[in-house]
Amino acid sequence: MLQFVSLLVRTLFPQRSTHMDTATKQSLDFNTTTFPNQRTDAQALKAAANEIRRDIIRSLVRAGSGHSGGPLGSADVFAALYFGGVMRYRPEDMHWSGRDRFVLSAGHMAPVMYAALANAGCFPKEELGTLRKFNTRLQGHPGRDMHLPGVETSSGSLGQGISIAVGMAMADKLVDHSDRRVFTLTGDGELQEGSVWEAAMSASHFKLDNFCWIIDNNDCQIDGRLPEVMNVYPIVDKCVAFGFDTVVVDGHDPDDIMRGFDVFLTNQANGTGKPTAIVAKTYMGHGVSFMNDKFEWHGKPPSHDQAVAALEELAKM
Ligand SMILES: Cc1ncc(C[n+]2csc(CCOP(=O)(O)OP(=O)(O)O)c2C)c(N)n1
Ligand SMILES: [Mg+2]
Repeated sequence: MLQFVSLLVRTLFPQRSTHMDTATKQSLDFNTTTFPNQRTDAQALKAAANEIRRDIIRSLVRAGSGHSGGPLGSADVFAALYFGGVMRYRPEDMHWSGRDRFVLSAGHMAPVMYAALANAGCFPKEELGTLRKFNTRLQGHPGRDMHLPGVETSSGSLGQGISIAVGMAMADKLVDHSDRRVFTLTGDGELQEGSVWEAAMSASHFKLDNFCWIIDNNDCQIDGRLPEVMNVYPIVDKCVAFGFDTVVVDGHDPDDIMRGFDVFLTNQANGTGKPTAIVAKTYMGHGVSFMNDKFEWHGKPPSHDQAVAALEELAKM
């Protein structure tokens, strides 16, 4: 009887599918690879971005809800920021007082920040599998009260993170007279919030050359293209008018992203008194062809089959 059952199982589920299942399971699993934070080449940054993208897919498919498009599209920027020797931090001590701060103003993009922090070694990568689960430290939008290492403030209400970040930069520069830097990332749809521009006005008024504002310019937002929902262009002219040294970069080219960060680091080192804006031209969902440049992927996770397909594609990148 046992032999019959065993034969039946092998007939119904041939070996090929067993191999497939193992390979699929492995690609869906989190690994333990981490990346150092140092000046490096484009290839190393691409490898880090690719791992971030895969972890985004792995965490979102487990969560069954959440934002795919923005996180995937900004992975290259995060790789440069956390693994290119730009931001100073200690993964084993994210409360180190000398650290630079990063504030994710576009709080819905949390999966990419969580993946970057885990790949930096700030917490075990397996924890990425708890995204959006009950009581998790990895809330759908970052919560400071969750005490996840590397989350400097709560965010998610668009337009507020950048204001908090400007406050941090003011405290660092004007009160503590320290050389700490503050980075923030806003979406481009987020620029429709008036408070973004109040924050920008303050950054230049207070001469915060320690403040770096990254704009994820994917031309997409929650339910359409930017100009169709509420036109915020010309973004570059606006940033310049608000007193920012503004640089446009290809948000998927590690060397070009680093060029943008170098403009900022030089501004701070030279004490120009000018904050820096980096307008990163990106594609929503970049790296996964069926998501690429599609605003429909702003706020949904991949299904199991879509996640497998995405991971297969990313493995070849
Ligand atoms: C104050 C506020 N209004 C509305 C929302 C809902 N919301 C979340 S993300 C989003 C779209 C933001 O677009 P963008 O910044 O371009 O992000 P992307 O779609 O590119 O990820 C909106 C309207 C919010 N989180 N906060
Ligand atoms: Mg956008």
